[in-house]
Amino acid sequence: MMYDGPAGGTGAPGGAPRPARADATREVRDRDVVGLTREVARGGISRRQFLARAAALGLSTSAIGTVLAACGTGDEPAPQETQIEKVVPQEILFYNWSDYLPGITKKNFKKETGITLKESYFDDNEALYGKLSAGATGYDLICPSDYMVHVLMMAGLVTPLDMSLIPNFKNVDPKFQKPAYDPETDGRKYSVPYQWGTTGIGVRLDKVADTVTSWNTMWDPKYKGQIIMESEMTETIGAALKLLGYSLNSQSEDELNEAGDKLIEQKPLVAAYDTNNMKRNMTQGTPLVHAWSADVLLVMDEIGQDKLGYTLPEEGFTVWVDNLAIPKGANSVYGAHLWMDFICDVKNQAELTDWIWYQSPVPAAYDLIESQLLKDNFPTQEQLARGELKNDVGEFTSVYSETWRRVKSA
Ligand code: N2P
Repeated sequence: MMYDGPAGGTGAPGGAPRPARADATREVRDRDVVGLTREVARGGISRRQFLARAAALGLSTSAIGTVLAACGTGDEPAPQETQIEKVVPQEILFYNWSDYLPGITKKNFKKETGITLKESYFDDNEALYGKLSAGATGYDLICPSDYMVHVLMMAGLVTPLDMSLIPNFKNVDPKFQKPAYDPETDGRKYSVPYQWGTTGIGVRLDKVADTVTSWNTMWDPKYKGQIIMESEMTETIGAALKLLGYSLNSQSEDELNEAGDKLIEQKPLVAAYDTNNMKRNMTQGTPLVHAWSADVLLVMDEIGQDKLGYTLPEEGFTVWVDNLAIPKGANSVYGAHLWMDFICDVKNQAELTDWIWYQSPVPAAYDLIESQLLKDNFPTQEQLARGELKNDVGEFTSVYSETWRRVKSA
């Protein structure tokens, strides 16, 4: 079962069409603006500097978006191979989510390339962004989700890829090849997909008598102290937005206010905000856990399907795509490309997916997947129609951060 794109998600892979250059250029009033936009796309200036300078030029928010999109359809040819020194490093460092890479994959990579892949871990996308924007270097690879690829690209914190070094990219489903979050502005591509999945509710069926179909259960006072929500800001605010009937990419201050109030109302029921110990929390018996699909399936496998269920709420939920990208300051850009190519290989993707238990962006990998429980729980097209991908909401992110701060300090 392949991902067919969430209904109505403007950030869906392959989703948002780019405007024709003729339409776009009608909105461009000043050559300087185009130059400025290209500069930010190349990472020459920060997103903040770009917005400040674009505002000074009198450009509206929608025109800024249009110009950014138009730069990718310009007359200049896409940049060809970058000058990457083809020296095989001894080791590379992958800044990754925890439990997101089997040892056997690292071992096979070492066998094939001679490179030792080391890992260090982050808890969520905001933590990853915080680290990189504070100037941390030394990571060769990172694993940002969809919207975060766009945020990092706009902030000039990731390096454009040389796709000639990733021939296995041809194995990636076309739906994931040119996603809206990495639209190849100026012909540059910054990410390759790693795994994708959904965010829902892990329900301990032996402790929750109700049939859980809605986010509402996470707000039911009878489960006081028995609920764990994610600590990833966009996921938890997203759940509240969905419960209220809004997009999880809302850019309405009123809707964000309502979502914040809703989360403050829920707070006395919440035992913890925790993305790090999802599996342990479910295994140890927390009745209701806001969780990612694979974490639920892995615990289901361990304790039995009679004890744990997975609900994708009727109001909607997050569908996410995690990606490989190369941060600025990588020690070995070449080694990182070798890893990306290795991960896009059909057999390696199958091995990865069969261990992690999310979904693969490489269709041919599905023929090799063996785990029956995973196969039995591939999300259906009907379920995915209720899913929504997170978008980079740009400067509006500060409203999300402020809402989250208000919830955490309430
Ligand atoms: C890995 C979880 C990554 C999924 N354990 C969230 N994007």
